Amino acid sequence: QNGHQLWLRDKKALPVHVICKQNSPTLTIARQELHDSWQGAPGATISLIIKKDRAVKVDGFKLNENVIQANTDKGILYGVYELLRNQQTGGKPKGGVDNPSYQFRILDHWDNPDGSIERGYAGNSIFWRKQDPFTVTDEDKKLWQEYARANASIGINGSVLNNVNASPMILTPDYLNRAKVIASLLRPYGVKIYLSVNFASPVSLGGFKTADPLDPAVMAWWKNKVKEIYSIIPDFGGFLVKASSEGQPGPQNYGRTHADGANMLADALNPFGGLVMWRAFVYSANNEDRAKQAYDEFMPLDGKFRDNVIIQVKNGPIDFQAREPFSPLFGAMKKTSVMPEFQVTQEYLGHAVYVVFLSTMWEECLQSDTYQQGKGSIVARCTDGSIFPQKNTAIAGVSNIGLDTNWCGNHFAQANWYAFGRLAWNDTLKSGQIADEWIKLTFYGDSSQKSGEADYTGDWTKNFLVPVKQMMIDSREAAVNFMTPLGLHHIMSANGHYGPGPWWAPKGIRPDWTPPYYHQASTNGIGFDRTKKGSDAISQYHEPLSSEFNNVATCPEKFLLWFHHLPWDYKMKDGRTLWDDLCYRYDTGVNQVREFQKIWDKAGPFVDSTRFMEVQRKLREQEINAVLWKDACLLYFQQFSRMPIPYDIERPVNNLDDIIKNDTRRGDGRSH
Ligand code: BDP
Repeated sequence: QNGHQLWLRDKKALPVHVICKQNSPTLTIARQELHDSWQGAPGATISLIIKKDRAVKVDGFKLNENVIQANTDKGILYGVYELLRNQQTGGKPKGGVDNPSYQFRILDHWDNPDGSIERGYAGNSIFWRKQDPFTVTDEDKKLWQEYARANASIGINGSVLNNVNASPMILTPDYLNRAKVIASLLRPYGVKIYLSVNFASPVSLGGFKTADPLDPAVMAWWKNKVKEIYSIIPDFGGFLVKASSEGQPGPQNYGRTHADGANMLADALNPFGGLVMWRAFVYSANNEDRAKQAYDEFMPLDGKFRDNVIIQVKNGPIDFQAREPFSPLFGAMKKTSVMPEFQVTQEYLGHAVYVVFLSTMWEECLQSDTYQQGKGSIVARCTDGSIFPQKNTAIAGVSNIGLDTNWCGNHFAQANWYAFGRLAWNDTLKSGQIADEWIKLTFYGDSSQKSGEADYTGDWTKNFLVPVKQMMIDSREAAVNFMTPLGLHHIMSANGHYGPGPWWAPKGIRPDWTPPYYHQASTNGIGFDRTKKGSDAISQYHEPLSSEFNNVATCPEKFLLWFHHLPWDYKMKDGRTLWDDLCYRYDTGVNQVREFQKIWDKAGPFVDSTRFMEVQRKLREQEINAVLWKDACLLYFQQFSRMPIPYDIERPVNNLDDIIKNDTRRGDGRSH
């Protein structure tokens, strides 16, 4: 096994009769999937029926015994995958109606037209390449089809094909024509394509002097461009836009607001049913706490956006850190469609090296109570249409997919792609169930396995499934522990974002790009004061959260140093000093990784040797990096705390000055 088949490994199928009166390319796939993978009663008959049913929403389905019913052929396909997944994982189909939580379940690829991938750790782009960029080979087509199938199997129905730091080139005919071929392969699997656009495209492509969204000539340019795109790709999904953010052009360059910019594009797309996903990832080099800026910028615009605009908000207020409180924009923007953006690629979570199952992090965000419409206004319900009547509901994940044989660079990173799709389909799913399914689909049995129902009662479950699932469930907390416990954040090594770098602060660089801005360590203590006495970021949260975060006694310890600056001898709930507690947490994180190694080393008999050894190597490298994080952070912060590292903790094995000297090892951040 090389991992290329993901969670869709070949099965020896049993015979099945499929009855389906309608026909379409999607239904042909649905039928074929049943024939290729059926593990139910041999010779069973299964009916696929397209029939309007009010209880079934968009591409949902109704699954009962041997009948899958849906409003659309895509719904049928999703029903087929659900049925097969149940057969293979020994899950009992819940039966009845199964509707997706979000209407648009999208992967954002940060792929550049030259084939490189921003924050990609699994090789180059599957869509674009530098050499011979516009020839479409049979291998390209095969890969795009496999990609589409994997997405469909977990309910993903959209792909943004290029980086949010968008090259204007993407809107030129050659790229659009390649996108057309990609779209044609994704279409039967129900996956629409979208593009990220550069706001200044009218300048760089159209030769205009301005990209002012209120300039009639600029509006006309976009209208024409959109028309051209739809003439090439009739079911094109729309635009994703990063504007007036991290140096990207945007409406603010012309004295206009985010609403002016988004609405102008929305008006161009509207006649064709296209969407604008407008990102709220904005912060500038001013004196305001970076964590507050997106809210400050977007809240005054609530209600000012066209209804085919969705504001795309990262899970936390800063930037995909190992742990952040949820972004205060969720639930706060009540008159605007808002969608969560998660990062599947592990930019701040160990690239393709660490085993980190991100599902628990996303679950934590989705389940966070915003209190915006009373108790129970969790992020999931604020964004999936349960609470606010949003016209469009959507969720995005920044893809971790590249040309590597196993797609994601690390076999366990596939679980994050899988989990994103599953949560986008059903935002109430628990990470334990998702991990359970994924492990069974990905590792159970091998080619010698008899067909028929899997048997999950024996050794495999006890000695493999149970411990490996535990490892996955604990993995994110372990990473938080050895990198940024107690609410610390953004103290990673510069640029590469792999490994520790709490000291990094060259002269002249924007303070909010440096770790000391975030940890604020001094002999007085550590942590970012976001209480009323500090930046007052807590006020962006609805009561009772705002008071709960403001008060050090009620602030959850996992967010302690996110919201508070505290002295080193501050007494924690367990009676330890803050300094000691910090030390123990770093140490716990390291030990957790060592436990993962033991779990995996014992998994040998249950996994093919290739995947076994590849994961084993990753865990070894992760352990080395975890120790480095612990040593670096403890030795660095010790300069301020001036307190000993508790003596029952394993001593540092790296010297701080050596770590700092070697900090550039992964400096490019794209090499791994
Ligand atoms: C940051 C990444 C940067 C992205 C940016 C974004 O470091 O490469 O361009 O997010 O989301 O996390 O736009």
